[in-house]
Formats: sequence, C-alpha cells, structure tokens
Amino acid sequence: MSGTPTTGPFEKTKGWLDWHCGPSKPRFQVPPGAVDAHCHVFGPGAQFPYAPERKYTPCDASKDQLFALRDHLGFARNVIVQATCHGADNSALVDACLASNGKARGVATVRRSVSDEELQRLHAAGVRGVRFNFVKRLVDFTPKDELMEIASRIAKLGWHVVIYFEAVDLPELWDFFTALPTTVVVDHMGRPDVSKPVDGPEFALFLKFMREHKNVWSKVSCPERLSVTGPRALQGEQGLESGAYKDVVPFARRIVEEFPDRVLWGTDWPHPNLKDHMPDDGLLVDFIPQIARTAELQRKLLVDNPMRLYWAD
Ligand code: 0GY
Repeated sequence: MSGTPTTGPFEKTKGWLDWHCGPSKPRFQVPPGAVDAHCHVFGPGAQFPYAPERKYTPCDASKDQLFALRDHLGFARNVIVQATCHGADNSALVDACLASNGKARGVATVRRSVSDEELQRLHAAGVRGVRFNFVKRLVDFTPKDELMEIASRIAKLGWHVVIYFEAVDLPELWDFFTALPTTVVVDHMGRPDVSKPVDGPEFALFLKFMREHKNVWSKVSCPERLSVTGPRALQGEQGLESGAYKDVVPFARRIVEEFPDRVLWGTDWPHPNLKDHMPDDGLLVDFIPQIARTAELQRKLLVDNPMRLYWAD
C-alpha cells in the first residue's frame, strides 16, 4: 500500500487518509511556550499493536513524527490523547510521554479494573486525565456507573475528565456530565453542527453548559472535522486570506471570547477518520488568530490554560 505505512500484522482501514507529510510553515507565530493540547500517537503497530476492539486501523503516526511536527509548527509542548484504536492499552501514549523530556502530558483511557498502582504509573509518566468517549462510531457502550466510579478515583489524583460526544447527544448526557466531580474538558466544542445558526438552540445549550458549570472547559479544535462548507486548509490552495473553514469560526470565536480562561487548542494530528481531505497542519495553525483575535486571548488559549491544567506541578 502506498503512503504512510501501518506496520505489524495490520491493514489500514479502506479509504484511510494519511496525515500530511509536508505541512507548510504557519504564518501565525504561536506565543512562546505554546501547547498543542489535542493530538495522538498511533503505534507504530509493530511496536504498539492496535487494540482488538478498535473501530478503525490507522496508518502509523509515531512519537518522533509528532515531536517533529511540534517543532515545525513552533509549539513547545503536546498533550497526547489516547485514541480509540489503542483501546485501554496506553503503552504508546506512555512511551511518548516518557520520551518527551517533560514536553508531553497525556490523557489516558482506563477501565474500571485498573489498579491503583497502574494509575500511579500513568501519573508518573505524565498522564493528567482520562477520556470518556460517547461517539458511537468509535467505541462500544460503557455503563455510566463504571465511568462515574473511574471519575471519582482519578479525581483523587487531581486529574480531569475529557469527554467526546456529538451535539445532538448533549441533552441526554447532561445529567451525567454535570455530576462529574472533576474539571471536564469537552473535545471539539461538543461537535456542533455548524450548518445550524450559531445563535440557534443547539449551540445555545452548549454555551449554557459552560456558563452554568464553571468546571467545564472546551477545546476549540477540529475545524477540519466540523466544517461543512469549507473552504479547506489545503497546501497551496487555501490560507489565511481565503478563510479556511470559515463556517466554524463564529462557533469557536464565541467560546473563546466568552470563556477565555477555559479553552484549549490542538491540531488533532494525525487526524483520524477524516473522509474527504487531510488538512495542511501549518494552515490549521493559521486558523488560530481568526478565533482568538488578540494576543491576550491567544496566550490564554495556547499557553496559560493548558499549562494550568497539565503542568500545574
Ligand atoms: C479525534 C477524533 C476522532 C477519533 C478519536 O480516539 C479516537 O479514535 O478521537 C474522530 O474520529 O472523530 O479527536 O481524534
């Protein structure tokens, strides 16, 4: 198969889009100490096998490739989020954190059966949160009492919970989310349908969720995943001036401006499960000043907030 390989006894999911191997240099210079607070490592499969229960098989995306991207884009640190293709085996994530010289922290996936010793080992490696995933195409159902039990155990370590869900599911998940005893970080703004109005009831519910619950944070990430009308951030074709993913801008901007101390940003490299294009990560960075329009908002989004949450110690 051409493109970026999947090593080990694995075959990439049909139609898989590989991460961009030659991203442009961003024109937007991120502030010193900036954190890419949502990214993943995949395998390499030969070293860190993909989980039997996975819903997709990606191309490999190693820690060295992630760290090279970090340097290329001008970031100082990464927060690596356990991807569902590795299930609850956090080995690749832990390996990356340990190899990062303190420049990477992690968000793990654990099951109810996880031991206290394992949680301690994850903490020592740099893990500061667990991820609960409610996106049905990515994971099988986990009972909420199991998740709540995990949340109360990791709360004692000072960790937080990252939640990933679709906007239409927020009403049903509301009671569970608002009962979580930790800081709660929402992936990708709760996946709003950006073809609906930014002032409409669906996004209003998300804003209310953040407004009424001061422990809730949001990643203002993944315009490439949420955009419906584009244009796309593709090398040589689109850039800052042409307004890549401009249909997502009003949603992200609204969150950044109302909750400047509770927002994070990440590349989402290596961009699992994209269906129609793979963004140029350099141009994705150029999206940031459209949603955080002042130097102060940019510093909070990229430095102060992630440092407070992940490097408080
Ligand atoms: C993301 C988004 C996706 C996948 C995962 O863990 C994962 O497999 O998070 C997705 O397919 O929407 O944040 O990487």
